[in-house]
Amino acid sequence: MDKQASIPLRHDWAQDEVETLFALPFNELLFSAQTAHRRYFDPNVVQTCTLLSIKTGACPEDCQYCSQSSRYNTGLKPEPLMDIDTVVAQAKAAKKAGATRLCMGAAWRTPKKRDMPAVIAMIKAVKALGLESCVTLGMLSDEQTQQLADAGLDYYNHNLDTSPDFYPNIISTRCYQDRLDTLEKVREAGIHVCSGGIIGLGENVADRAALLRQLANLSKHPSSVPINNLVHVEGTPLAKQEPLDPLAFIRTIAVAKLVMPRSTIRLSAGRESMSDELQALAYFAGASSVFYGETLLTTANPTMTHDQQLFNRLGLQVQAQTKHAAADATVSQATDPHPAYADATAYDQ
Ligand code: SAM
Ligand code: DTB
Ligand code: SF4
Repeated sequence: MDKQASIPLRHDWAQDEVETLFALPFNELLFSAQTAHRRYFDPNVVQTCTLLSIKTGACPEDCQYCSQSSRYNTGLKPEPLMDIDTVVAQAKAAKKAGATRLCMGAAWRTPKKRDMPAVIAMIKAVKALGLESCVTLGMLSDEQTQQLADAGLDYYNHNLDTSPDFYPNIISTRCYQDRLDTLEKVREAGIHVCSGGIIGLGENVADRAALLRQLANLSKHPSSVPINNLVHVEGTPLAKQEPLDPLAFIRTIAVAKLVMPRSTIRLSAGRESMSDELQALAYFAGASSVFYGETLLTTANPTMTHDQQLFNRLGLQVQAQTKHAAADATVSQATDPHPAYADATAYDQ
């Protein structure tokens, strides 16, 4: 297929087209992805989100990769919902360190009604500090979605995780359609969607293509697309999963950028076991965001000092903290194509 045809925004990707992108020679794929990235983004800017686990462990779901599922003995100490003062203190620290967004994660299948007022207070407090707010709370009802929208939530993270076919090998307690339904509710409520997946679960290339096809064929591309590399957590069924070829991970980032060029692709979990050089390749492949801070939700992430050193070595600027308005590609960076690199005209998402 004509490589250029992969650049305009599309929502009608066929499985074989996405598989063809995965099969491109590596240099061809990375050059195409970097070219697509430059249409909408400054290639020398990286956006930083800090994660905060606001409710840890004892999750009733059975996601086979997860340290927080109550089904596996991972040694994690469950903790109740965090109090607002601790959230504010953590948010201030994240802001001081230079993050633009705080992503608050809760190990829930779905929030309970009684939890919503506290979560809403957290969202408002984070926004009041001038940070973008993101939460990931599991499945949402219509009412909960509206409550989050009314609170001014900027982003909701909910991952499709893998392909529809491979999904039942990984999670049995909620189905793929549940996830698609939650994403649709969030989008309809006007909250920016953050949705991606995990690579290295034992899926094959066709599954990776099918995951990206699902994301790209949503009625609107997600604003952010986190691509996680499996963190092998002792005690989970996937603890001994064979590590993925690192170049297969880079290919996934590049194809994500080609099929969703205007979305912010986030180099997400798994950086702790990646070399600096591999991360540099991920940025070249179109990743332009990272989780920043020494823990993800429950597992380790590179230190901020280490990340700063790498950003300096690569000449990457950290995206400036703006006032609290949502400021990723969908809103500020790529409301218009980046002036230095743009050749695009009108586009949707
Ligand atoms: N409980 C909520 C849910 O599942 O929607 C929110 C938190 S959950 C930890 C968010 C995402 O983190 C998962 O969908 C998965 O993609 C990613 N994740 C969790 N554990 C991981 C691991 N061990 N390695 C890589 N990614 C992981
Ligand atoms: C996402 O896609 N990755 C983040 C965030 N969204 C919530 C979570 C990564 C979790 C990695 C394992 C852990 O630290 O527990
Ligand atoms: Fe629970 Fe989310 Fe972990 Fe699945 S990924 S077990 S839903 S915390």
